[in-house]
Amino acid sequence: MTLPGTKFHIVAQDGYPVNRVYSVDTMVIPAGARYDVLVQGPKAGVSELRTLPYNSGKAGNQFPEATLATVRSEGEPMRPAALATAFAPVDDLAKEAVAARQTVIFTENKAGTLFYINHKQFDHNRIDFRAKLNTVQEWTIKNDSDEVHSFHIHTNDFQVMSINGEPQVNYGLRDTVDVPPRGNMVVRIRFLDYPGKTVLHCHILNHEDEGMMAVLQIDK
Ligand SMILES: [Cu+2]
Repeated sequence: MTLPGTKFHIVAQDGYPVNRVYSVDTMVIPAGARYDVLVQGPKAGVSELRTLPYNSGKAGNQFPEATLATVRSEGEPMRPAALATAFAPVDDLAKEAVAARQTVIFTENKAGTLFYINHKQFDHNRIDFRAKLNTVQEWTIKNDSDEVHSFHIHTNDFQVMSINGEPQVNYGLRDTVDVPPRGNMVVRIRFLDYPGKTVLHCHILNHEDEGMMAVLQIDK
């Protein structure tokens, strides 16, 4: 996404206010992810909110540039409002003891029609992962395919520790983050409040529908 002449000031990710507001010229919004952004009206004139060309990988999809909206800026220039810089601090799970580690592997068949987590298609009668309430786990999400997958988990959100081995700034919790083709991501999750069954899945819906989903059981 881009809005030439203007920055996106990101104030929340997946519904969570960030602990530090950050500003970008362009942003990639993973399938299923949400960003809350503040934008200051551009100089007088017309600009276009656009998606940029995007390629999700050799086995993925190519999307052309497209105009989403035309922004018309007119009238007397206003004094810019002060931007928020921070919201409430967030827990840093880097400091927490890790109770267990799990690996989630995304794969797909050659034709790109069937999708797997840990080499299995979704079965709602099977429990794939387990966690204990009020503990922190560290999960490694591996993408062993040639296209992006969008890791999404229900109920408890996660802190991104690293992507392809690169440590990530902790702006706050997320529930949907892209895992690059042939890449990996490490996240930490604290399982709070709710025991029972929940799911994790790729948030690209045809992948999820064709099997890329798994069951997590959270025990008291
Ligand atoms: Cu996917």
